[in-house]
Amino acid sequence: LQLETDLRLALKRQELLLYYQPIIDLKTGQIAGFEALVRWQHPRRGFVLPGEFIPVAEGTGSIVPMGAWVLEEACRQLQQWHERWKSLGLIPPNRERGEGVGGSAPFLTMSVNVAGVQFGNPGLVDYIDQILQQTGLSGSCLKLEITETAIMAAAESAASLLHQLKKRQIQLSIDDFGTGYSSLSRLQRLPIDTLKIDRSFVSRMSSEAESLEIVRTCIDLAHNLDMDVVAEGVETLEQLAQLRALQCESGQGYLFSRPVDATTATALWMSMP
Ligand code: G
Ligand code: G
Ligand code: MN
Ligand code: NA
Repeated sequence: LQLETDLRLALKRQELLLYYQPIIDLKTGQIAGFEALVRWQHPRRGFVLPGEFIPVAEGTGSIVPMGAWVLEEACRQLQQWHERWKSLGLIPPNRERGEGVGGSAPFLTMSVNVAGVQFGNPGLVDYIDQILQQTGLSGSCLKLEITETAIMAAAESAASLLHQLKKRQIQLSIDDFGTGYSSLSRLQRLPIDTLKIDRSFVSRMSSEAESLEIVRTCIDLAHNLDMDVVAEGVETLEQLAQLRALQCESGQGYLFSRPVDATTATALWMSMP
């Protein structure tokens, strides 16, 4: 497959780039963080979306070096934002959330998608340690997103990896929640901070009673397990009002912003009231 060959070269040729989509605190309306989403600027095909090449990269194993690059690039970007806003004195006190280790409060978090294959790689923790050390970021600024399917398919030993990450105060999210099959006893035992409700439920919840009930149930489940919730794919004000009524903490979707390049993301953050 041509795509597969091209993909192996894409990293070397620096054809990959990251887009960023804001995650909004539904109480304050402020940007709580960004999710990094990889894009491929292919010399002939043009802009290739991850839905097309991530499955290929997962199948061939090139997701491991690609994922390593994504993690490093996303952390570098976050460090740059932290530095810039600090130097400009632009961090309002209400942006300070949580307690950062090593002095830097995680006023903005960076969420990074981690594929199941990466998650099964024992070098992941060392690699993350290295990045945190190089950038000086506290682990609490970093949030790793693992899909429900990958986390449930992972070996029981994967739980120890999650605990190692938690020791570094790294936050953990379950992505696309509701589309896989979760063992609730396993969910309860894993050190997960956040459930991200899949956008298929959010997109139907205003028109379909069952979807609204699923969203409500996911939010209640998360809260009962001491997790917070991000609703994905928020596109309308009606959905926003419903999510607020259900006590959903955060939202992400076209209503707030599409994924944008780093320059636009910087401007978005700077212009937030
Ligand atoms: O950006 P977009 O909505 O097209 O992303 C499509 C899918 O690709 C989503 O499921 C998203 O989680 C996944 N994805 C985007 N960037 C990355 C990445 O860096 N690593 C992994 N593993 N998946 C990603
Ligand atoms: O990690 P995940 O697979 O959830 O990635 C999010 C994907 O959803 C990205 O491809 C992003 O472009 C897409 N997305 C983000 N917000 C919206 C939205 O409001 N509506 C739709 N249809 N897609 C969205
Ligand atoms: Mn995601
Ligand atoms: Na998702």
